Formats: sequence, structure tokens, C-alpha cells
Amino acid sequence: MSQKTYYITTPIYYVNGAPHLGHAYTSTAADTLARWHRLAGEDVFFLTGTDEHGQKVEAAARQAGVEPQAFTDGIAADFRDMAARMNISNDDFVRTTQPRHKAAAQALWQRLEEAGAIYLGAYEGYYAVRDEAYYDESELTRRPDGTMVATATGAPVELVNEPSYFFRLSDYQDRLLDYYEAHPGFIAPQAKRNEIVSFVKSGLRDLSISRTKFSWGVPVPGNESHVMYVWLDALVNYLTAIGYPDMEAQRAHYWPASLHLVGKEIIRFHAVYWPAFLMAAGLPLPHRVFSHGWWTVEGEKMSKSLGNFIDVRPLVEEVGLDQVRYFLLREVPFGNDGDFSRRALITRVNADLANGLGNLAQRTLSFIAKNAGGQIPPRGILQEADHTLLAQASALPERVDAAMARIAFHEALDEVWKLIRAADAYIDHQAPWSLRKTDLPRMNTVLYTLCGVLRVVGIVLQPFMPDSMARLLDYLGVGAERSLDSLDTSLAEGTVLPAPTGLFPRLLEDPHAD
Ligand code: ME8
Repeated sequence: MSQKTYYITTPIYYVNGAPHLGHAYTSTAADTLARWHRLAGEDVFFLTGTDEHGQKVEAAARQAGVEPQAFTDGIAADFRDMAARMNISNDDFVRTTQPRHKAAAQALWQRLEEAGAIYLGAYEGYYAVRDEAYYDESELTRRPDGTMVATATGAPVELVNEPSYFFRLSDYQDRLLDYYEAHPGFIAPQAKRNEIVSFVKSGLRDLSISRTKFSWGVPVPGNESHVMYVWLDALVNYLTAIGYPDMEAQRAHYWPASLHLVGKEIIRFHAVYWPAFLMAAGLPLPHRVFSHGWWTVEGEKMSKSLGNFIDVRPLVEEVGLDQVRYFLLREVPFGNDGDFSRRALITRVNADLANGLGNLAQRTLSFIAKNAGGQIPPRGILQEADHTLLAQASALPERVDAAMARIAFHEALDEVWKLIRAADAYIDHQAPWSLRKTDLPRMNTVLYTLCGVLRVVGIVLQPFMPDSMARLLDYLGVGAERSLDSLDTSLAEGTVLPAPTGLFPRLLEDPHAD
């Protein structure tokens, strides 16, 4: 039987500015899913990268006084660095300035042209460089100072009037609606799906897909006075990485993608334009597009004017990588907006990691080091309390898997923490420190049970906190086999354990957090 494939993507990030918390968020979420599916034994391909063309990036390069290519080289390297520092396990990093991408984008264009989906005309209307998006007049608001902005995003728009190629998006209205109907899980969460359905129902106009006023883009094949619209260029990245247009390429079997993970502001591009392009090109559609919410910082929107972009790297240095990863995925139900504050981060890390999981591991492992010869203790006859706790532990992977299938990280983590709390209550109730004086075999059974529970927790949490859980599994004497399947074997009694040290130090409450 061939292995199940799982192809997951992040958006490719614009290189007009440095990476920040928002980018780290999507990448961490995608990374956790990629790692979860690998843990389940699937053949995973995880893609991220940078979106380097377009007017916005060109303007940023100009402002920096640097040639666009040199400018994008620098910022793309910074995005790679951020991914490495967040322990993002991407299998490839696509840059839209790479020759392989230019070839893929031009090939898709030609395919669309052959399919009769492209025609030459002229675009007269509004364009927001900040969003790299065209807007209808009905989507704009006039500010008191007379400037026009996109109502949804507040981005200023300019009036554009230039020759342009168009994609026959209007032809796809019914086909898209039929597709959404037949594939209810294609757009998630549900509220976004409803939004997209009503947008498409309200009528689709043909989409301008080339620009002539600047040149920082992929040239349109056969008419090099045009560059491709940056969103058409960018969306093709998901095909570039699997070797398109060579559908016999080594990675071609990953298509269609299992999941495009995106922020809520770019759902329309992924759930309307992208599937329409793919339909026109005769390619299968991705299984799912999931849009997550936005982070504000200490109550404010992150923006250039406020200068409040959070670079996660200093934060990681300060509070720890896995602590930041955990916070991002636990604090806010995935799909909702959330607010980042130092106070919330510190409170969450101390409550769940230092006092919760860290304390459970430390209590158990240091007790074993002191009182059970530093080995996995021998298991005696199990009592009802042991059976109950172990049954809860064995049920955990499936429960987490169900939450991960819904892309509900907070629920997955909540399941794990229910088990951690149950294990805490179990220790308090079984009181191994008393059994040490009265019933050593029972004490050993209790400790064995706790090690079994910690192993399940450690294995299941690897995708969320890879480094710390590797350490926890080392402390438990677990060998190299750490997949979900490895839970079918029992812990080997007598395994000598290394001296444990604390997993998650308590953070000092921040006096300036208010
Ligand atoms: O849109 N909160 O790139 P981009 C949460 N190049 N997530 C955030 C965020 C925030 N405050 N800010 C950014 C683009 N993000 C295009 C994508 S894909 C073919 C092309 C995340 O640099 C979120 O995932 O503006 C959002 O969709 C993405 O960064 C936008 O990154």
C-alpha cells in the first residue's frame, strides 16, 4: 500500500519588511501539523517561502536604495533565519525570483491561454499596493481627507488605467459554487466559508492578471511589456515546489495540496482565484484552505506607523523557543483573532509549562532518581486508579488526532492538559512518598504508571515542542523510536534513566507588563 501523502503550505511572505510574529505564527502552526502527520507515519511535504515580486516589494527596495534582487536576497535570508530559529521543519523554501518558479508561472500562464481563459483588454479601476489587490468602487471608503481606502483593510488605493490581460473569472462563478457545495470542508472555518460563498454569489468579474506600469515581476510569455499580477505569480509557488509543469517529477505525487494555511485577509485569493486558475488549467484542487485569525500586540494592530512589529527571535532568546511555540498555539482558538501581551505569555508559560507539565515530569523523575534507583521501576499488579489513568493516556493520541484534523490546536493541547491534571491528581492521591515507607512494590507501580503517562504526553507533544519533548523522552529512557506507533510497546522496566533537569523554568512576572 502506498503511504498517505500530506502536502501543507504556508503563504509565501512578502519581502517588503522583516519577518514578525504574524509570520512566525502561521509557520509554527503549519510546522506543528507537518510534524503531527510525520509522527503518524505519513509522507509529508511542507512548503514555505517568500513572495518577492510586485509593486510593494519594488517600492520597498527603492526606498532602501537597493536593487530589487539584492533587496529580496537579504530579506528572504532573514525569513529563512526566522524559520530556522522557530524550528520550522519545512522541506523546501520557494522564492518567486528563482528560475524554477519563473518557469512554472509562465507554464501555467500558457496553459491558461491555451484553455482560452485569458484575453487582452485594459483595466481601469482601483488598486491597493499595500494589499496588492484590485478593488471595486463598492469596496472602498472615502476618508475625511478625501483619500480612498479599501474598506476591509484600510489600504490606500490608486486609480489605475493600463492595458492588461484578464482571466475569465466570471466563467467560474457557478463551477466554484458547485465545488464549495460538493466539498463542504474546502474552506474553513465555517464563517469564512459563508463569507466566500456570498462573495462569489454576489457576482465575479474578470480579473486583471498583468501590469505594465512597473517591471519587477515574471514577464508575460509572448508579451514582455507586461508582468504577471503578483498574486497569480505567487499562488503558482505551490506548484513550483512540486516540479510543475512536469507532473511526472519526483514530488508531483504530492499534488493536490492537503492544506493551504493562510491568514484571514488572503482567503479570497486562495479560495476563489486559486481554485478558478486550477480549474481552468485542468489541475485538481487543494483539499482545504484554512484561514486563521490575526494577532494584535498589547491591544494594537501591528503596523509600520506604530513600529510595534514583534520579532519573535529576541522573545525566543528570552523565554525559550518551545514556550513561544506553545503560547502561540494554546492561547487563542485557531481561527480566532488574539492579542499578544508579555503578561499573557508569562502567565501561560508559568501555569501550563512550569507548574503543569514541567512540574509533573520533575516530581516524577526526581522522585525516581532519589527513591527508585534512577531506573524505570518494575510494574506490579495494576489497581483501578492505574487502569483509569492509563486508559486516559492510551486514548490521548486519537483525541489529539481528531482535534488536529479539525486544525484545532488549542483543543488538542487541552486534551493533553486534561491528562496532565489527572496525573497530578493521581500522584497526590497515591502519595508515593508515603508508599516509600509502607509498600515499595506499590510505589514502583505508581511510578511506572506515571512514566507511561509521561511517555504518551512526550510523544504526542513532539510536534508542538520538539526540543523539550525530545529531552523529556530522553529523561524517560525512550529510544529513537518515538512515533505514535511506538506507543504500542510498553516501557522497559529497569531502563537506566539520566539525571533529569527542569524542562521549563519559571519566568519572572514582568513588572512592566501592564
Ligand atoms: O499576504 N497575525 O504575504 P504577507 C497573524 N505574499 N498572522 C499574520 C499577521 C498577524 N498580525 N500578519 C501576517 C502575503 N500574518 C502574500 C501571500 S501566498 C500565495 C502570498 C501571516 O507577508 C498570515 O499568515 O503579507 C498572513 O496571511 C501572512 O502572514 C501574510 O503575509
